[in-house]
Amino acid sequence: MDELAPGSAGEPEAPRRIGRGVFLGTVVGGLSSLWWGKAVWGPVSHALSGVEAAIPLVPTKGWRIYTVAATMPVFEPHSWRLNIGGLVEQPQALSYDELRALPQVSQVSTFHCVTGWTVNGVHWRGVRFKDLLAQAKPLPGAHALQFVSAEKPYIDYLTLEQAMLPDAMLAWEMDGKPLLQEHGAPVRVVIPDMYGYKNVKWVEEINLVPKPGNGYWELLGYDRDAWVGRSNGYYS
Ligand SMILES: Nc1nc2c(c(=O)[nH]1)N[C@H]1C(S)=C(S)[C@@H](COP(=O)(O)O)O[C@H]1N2
Ligand SMILES: [Mo]
Repeated sequence: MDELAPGSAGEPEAPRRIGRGVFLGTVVGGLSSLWWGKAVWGPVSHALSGVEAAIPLVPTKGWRIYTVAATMPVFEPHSWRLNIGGLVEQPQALSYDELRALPQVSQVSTFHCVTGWTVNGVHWRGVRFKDLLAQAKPLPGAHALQFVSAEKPYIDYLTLEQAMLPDAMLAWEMDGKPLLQEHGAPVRVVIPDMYGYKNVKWVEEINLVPKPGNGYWELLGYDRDAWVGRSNGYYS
């Protein structure tokens, strides 16, 4: 395996089996990135764990904000479209309002990054893929979804079967608020049974394809089927 881990943003982050000291050192290194903004408290409180309660007004549940590009996509509500294409009968270009007019669901689930951090009790609101794809009508040859992020070149895939899991969705709300920019505004993939790297942020395009390809982290050696606790990136 290479020495990158999903979330390291191309930095020479420690390999997966690393000592606690090395791990914390990497986390503290992240403090120098100004654009992390308030999200920087995620890693700090994580690193301090027991001390977390002593820090007032820390808006964190343990998230770390990950990107692969130098800047984060900016959501413009009026011009934004979610394009659904590829092997479909009716390609779609959904506005933000049209998307949110689809049948909505909410759920509470746990989020796992393969590098070892977890966020419990995340409230999500969004649309199940079945309802999202209903108008597009996937053709018989379509067996997978390609998710293209507005953050280039981040991309990943799910099989249709995986996308139809009862707790998978395209989410536009987290913990009762519209998705924040750093968490992928306006929409991201949520698939709690798989590691974070399958949960593509800033989704702007979904293509129906015959079979899954290799996503950003899969090209670097991680499993396509990123089942939590069972895939090759499992952090121990
Ligand atoms: N576009 C994009 N989506 C992404 C990533 C990324 O770097 N870019 N990182 C993935 C990884 S490895 C994880 S663990 C989660 C982290 O979600 P967060 O940044 O909202 O904490 O986003 C996933 N989706
Ligand atoms: Mo991750």
